[in-house]
Amino acid sequence: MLRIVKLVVSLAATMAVSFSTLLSADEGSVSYQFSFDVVWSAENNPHDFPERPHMSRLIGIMHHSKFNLFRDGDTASSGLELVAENGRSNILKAEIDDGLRRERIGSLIEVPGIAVPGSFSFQFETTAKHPLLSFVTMLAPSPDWFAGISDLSLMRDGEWIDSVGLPVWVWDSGTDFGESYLSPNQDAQPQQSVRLLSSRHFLTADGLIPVGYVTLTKID
Ligand SMILES: [Ca+2]
Repeated sequence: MLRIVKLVVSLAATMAVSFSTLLSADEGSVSYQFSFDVVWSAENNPHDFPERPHMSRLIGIMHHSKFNLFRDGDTASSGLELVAENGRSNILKAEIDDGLRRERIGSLIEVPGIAVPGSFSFQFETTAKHPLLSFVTMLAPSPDWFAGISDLSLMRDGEWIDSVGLPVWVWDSGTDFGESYLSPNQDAQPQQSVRLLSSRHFLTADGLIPVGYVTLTKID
């Protein structure tokens, strides 16, 4: 018997994380803390750094391998295109609703507008059926750039991992031709593939620099 659980967790006066999950009563669940330190800033990314930088509503999912939010070298879905270009998540959420119905996705996590730079954390739960974490958030302003992680498995050799930390890179969704933060809209025809963004905004003498760091920690 499956049930949809919807939780709204207040983290601070200005932020509420919405969490919807499809949990089976007979499956053991596990809880994790998700922490995101955003380091995208004029200091770290001086090239052309824009005014009013922000990240759009973060859309995250726990899923299994038959669903994929984005992948290096693939073309972006219509939902990802709209998030990357406008920060609007309604089409992506329709795609996720379909994944929830097919049980390819177990939970949907939504975090409204993210402070840049800044940090936040929240807790969520999942089951062994949906051990992969993916999330995206638009980098704004930008033509079609987003930050995110895809297919991060919280299980290794059949066991939940205690803790994992990794950098969050910026991706070019390949759906618009703009090359700087404030480029005008210019739809990419034909659509290009999703790839790591290695423009001067994020590439320094030290290599590609991330816009943040995410840590996942299992809660006992
Ligand atoms: Ca486009």
